[in-house]
Amino acid sequence: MAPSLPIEGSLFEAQTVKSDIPIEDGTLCLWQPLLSSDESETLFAQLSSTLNWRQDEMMIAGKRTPIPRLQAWYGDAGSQYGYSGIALPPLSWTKALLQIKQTIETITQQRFNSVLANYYRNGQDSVSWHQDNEPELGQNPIIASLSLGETRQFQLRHTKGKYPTIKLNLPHNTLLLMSGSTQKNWQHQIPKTKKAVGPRINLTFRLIQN
Ligand SMILES: O=C(O)CCC(=O)C(=O)O
Repeated sequence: MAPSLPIEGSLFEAQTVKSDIPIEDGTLCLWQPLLSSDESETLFAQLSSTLNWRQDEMMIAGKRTPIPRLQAWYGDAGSQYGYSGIALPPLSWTKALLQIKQTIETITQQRFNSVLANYYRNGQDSVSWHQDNEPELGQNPIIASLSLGETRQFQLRHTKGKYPTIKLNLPHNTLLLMSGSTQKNWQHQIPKTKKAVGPRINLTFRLIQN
């Protein structure tokens, strides 16, 4: 059950509104705005300048190709993660990441031990259709996804094509929780856009089960 607001020592806003997003074969929930306006602006600036952003590469048709975004992986020691041949050893939590993790754990009543941070520099940066269903995330992965900066569209498509694609705009300071069987039954992506858009940071908190 979500705690009553506000909670002393937590960052999140007294005005936060929680809404369930209707979806078949999964569970989606949105909190908005998560932080006060000042806190969210400060967090965006801090993360932009202090996280250890890296440009990873993937093998596509036998060629090393840069992925269309920057990323960084932070977590508890041992929370090793990887996908598509990219190994991500965890960096130690920064103070800002630990504080926002605690806020998100309080509001969602879930525990997380790692975060994949994505930095979308402009509309040409993206993440293509995938499920966060690596074995180290367990049976029904719970992913808490905080959006900061420019609004981008988040899309979900059913793996068996049973339902229409869901399109959600994720504005600055929005927390999306994907749980239940969402990762089993739905893929998600952030498509490229031709619109002139500025940078966006997305933090996806996860629980690696070793
Ligand atoms: O940027 C987003 O909102 C989604 C990121 C994502 O799909 C991922 O990190 O697995």
